[in-house]
Amino acid sequence: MTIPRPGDTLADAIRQHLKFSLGKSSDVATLTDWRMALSLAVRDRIVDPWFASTRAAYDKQGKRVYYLSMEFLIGRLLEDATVNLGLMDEVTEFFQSRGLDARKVMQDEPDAALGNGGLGRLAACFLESMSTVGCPAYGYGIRYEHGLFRQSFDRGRQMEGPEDWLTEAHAWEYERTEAQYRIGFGGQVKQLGDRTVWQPAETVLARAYDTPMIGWQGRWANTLRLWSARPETVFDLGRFNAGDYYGAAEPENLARTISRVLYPDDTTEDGKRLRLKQEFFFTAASLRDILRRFDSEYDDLKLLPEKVAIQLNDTHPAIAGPELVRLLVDEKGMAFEDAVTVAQGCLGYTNHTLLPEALERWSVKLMTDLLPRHMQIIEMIDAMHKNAHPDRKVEMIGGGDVQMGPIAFFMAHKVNGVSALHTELMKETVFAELNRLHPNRIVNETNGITPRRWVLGANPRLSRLVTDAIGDGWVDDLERLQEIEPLADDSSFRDAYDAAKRANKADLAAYLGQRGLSVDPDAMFDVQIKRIHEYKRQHLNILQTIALWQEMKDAPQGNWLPQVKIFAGKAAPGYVFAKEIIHLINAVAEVINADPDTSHLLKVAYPANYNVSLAERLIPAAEVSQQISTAGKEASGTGNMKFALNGALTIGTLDGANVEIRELVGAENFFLFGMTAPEVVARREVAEHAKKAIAADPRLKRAMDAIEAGIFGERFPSIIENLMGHDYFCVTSDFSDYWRASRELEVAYRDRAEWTRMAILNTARSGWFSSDRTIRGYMADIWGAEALTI
Ligand code: F58
Repeated sequence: MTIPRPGDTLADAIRQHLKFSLGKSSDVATLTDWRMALSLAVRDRIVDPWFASTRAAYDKQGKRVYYLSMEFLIGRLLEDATVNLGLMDEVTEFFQSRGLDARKVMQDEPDAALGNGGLGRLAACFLESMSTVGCPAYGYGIRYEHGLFRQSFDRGRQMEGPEDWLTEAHAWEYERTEAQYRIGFGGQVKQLGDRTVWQPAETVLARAYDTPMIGWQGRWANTLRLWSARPETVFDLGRFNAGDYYGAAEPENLARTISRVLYPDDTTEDGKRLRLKQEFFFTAASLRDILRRFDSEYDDLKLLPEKVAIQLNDTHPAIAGPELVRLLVDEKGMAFEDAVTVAQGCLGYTNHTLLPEALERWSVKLMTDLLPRHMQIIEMIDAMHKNAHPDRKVEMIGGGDVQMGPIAFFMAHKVNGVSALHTELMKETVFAELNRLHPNRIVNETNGITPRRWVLGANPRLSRLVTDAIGDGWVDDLERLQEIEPLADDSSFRDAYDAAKRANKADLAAYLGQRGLSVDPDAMFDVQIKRIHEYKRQHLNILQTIALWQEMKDAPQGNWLPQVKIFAGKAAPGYVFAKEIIHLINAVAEVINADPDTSHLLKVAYPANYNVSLAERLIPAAEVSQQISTAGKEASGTGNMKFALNGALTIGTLDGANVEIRELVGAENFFLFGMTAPEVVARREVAEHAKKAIAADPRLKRAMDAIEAGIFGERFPSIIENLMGHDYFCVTSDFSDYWRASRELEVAYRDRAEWTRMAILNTARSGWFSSDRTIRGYMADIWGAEALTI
């Protein structure tokens, strides 16, 4: 076999892989064959920088960063790697000469949906940025066989099917049969002399799969290590021979369940148990791996905080605190208090939500049952904290539950929020008491996004335009986008910027057209894409859409601005109300899109199965970015940053990172509406605030009446009752101001030159939202890690 060497041309390497790795000749190769051959050829070029980075990190003996996350929403990897290695032109040319479109080849790659939303995508952006800035790091997570469910619609309702990215050819991972750990659950804790020993009742094996993550220009490469669960005994031959064929496969099935899907529905007890098992499974395997690496280099465990930074992406891996203490005390013989200090020195915790129902807690019963030794250690940690702060009001174990937020807080030396507002609210609300006891522990690291994927890869037209104007230095120094600011006043640059947006819109229109919805690429494209949640208020957007449609219908000859309202997003399988919102949007779309009076003016699109790849299509084509959460509820948002960078104007509330976006792009280039966070809190205290808001706004009342009257098929009683009742998320109270801002935005849109100027200023001033900046912030404020080069 001829192994392509990086010295060969890329074209040679692709041909060789097609022949020798895939056993195909070019005349019969399918798109998938070409995609795999290309992936393998590109992957070969990652291996040397990957080895060199690993070696440089060893030689330096500095600090390594370990990012523990239940989710890595990495999407497709081929285009990213090709872009970062500067191979895009070569690849385009190669396929062009064969009559193939390189982008089509790349789009054949399955989208790895190993996450729910922003939290998972942030982890993926961070991996790329850590490689770009040369921060020596590992990402640790779970190799879900199916990832998040695949969404489809049946008569407007969300249907969930399995996502099967791994059943398709996947080029990026290396299985590491030697990196395998035994992970236990349940059983008993025994005292053997002065040693405490946990004897689990059940064990599974965690097997590592490594994916290299290459940084910009191949400067550095880190590893994403995902754990897959497998049984200790693959097959029970005894049961098989006795004729029990199903039973024989049971150990395998039980073990594999752990890494089968992302977020099993945890509304049931069994679901909760499985979820806690998943969390412990990958956290424990990762810690064992970290300690093994540390032990191979050093022999004094007190050095751990100097050499190891472990970041907990939300509380999902928060069992890391107790588990690290357990390993240090029970297996390494360290004194308990020293172990707590060492663990705190290593750990950092990122909080992503203030929603009380989203803060993780596990019943004491479940914890004791599944992780008996950890339950003891949690009690010891709690007692230690109470001893140090006898007047404390916070509880780590309360109401029959183990509270993971306070445990993560106490076990970390730094706790961070993800936007300035969120961090302040953390100090005032969920962690007020812990912040009082541990001042200076909370820091802010405003989120960011990688410009390589979200501009260079996803929006080649805009990228070319910018690079032609100021060179390509912006790609890894995003604040240099400021250099295009003067061009906002240059009409030929504005025309070119506009033309790029128009072409992106035409691409999206074609895509929607293939899915059965024809839209006018000259209409205004208005986009809201994110997880479906009441606090994100997709129902506010659809109510306003209904009201607009009603007014258009009253006077179809009026001077209306043609627009396309685009929604995308999934609802958690157990979140019934969110699924009702999806159903309502689809029901409204069906009626509005078929209305001959208005269909030239207004369309509603809801492409199914929102994922990273769909976001990459939608964002470059967006002109309006809907960021309309109830103030105080969206921790940060990162979609908002992607839109602003790609030249969409935001209509939004003073929430999360919207606040910082507005400050940077300028209040005059942002459409603000709605109550502030303190106003929201005050409004909830007003008796019948929703009824009053509805009575005060005839447009809102009329839109709600239409829903109730069954104009959209069903009557959606749960939504109507919620909005007329407590309306916790203040949809009704914010409606009037949202309407006002939406109409002002339409007026602004009609002035093409001025609109484009504002869009350019959004691009020019959003450079601060690069995840390179965020990572440098974590390195300096939390990790104490140093950037390396190869
Ligand atoms: C998101 N959280 C925040 N959670 O909502 C968003 O404001 C922020 O920008 C982003 O994190 C990154 O900091 C988020 O995506 C989830 O997906 C949950 C995971 C656990 C189950 C419920 C959803």
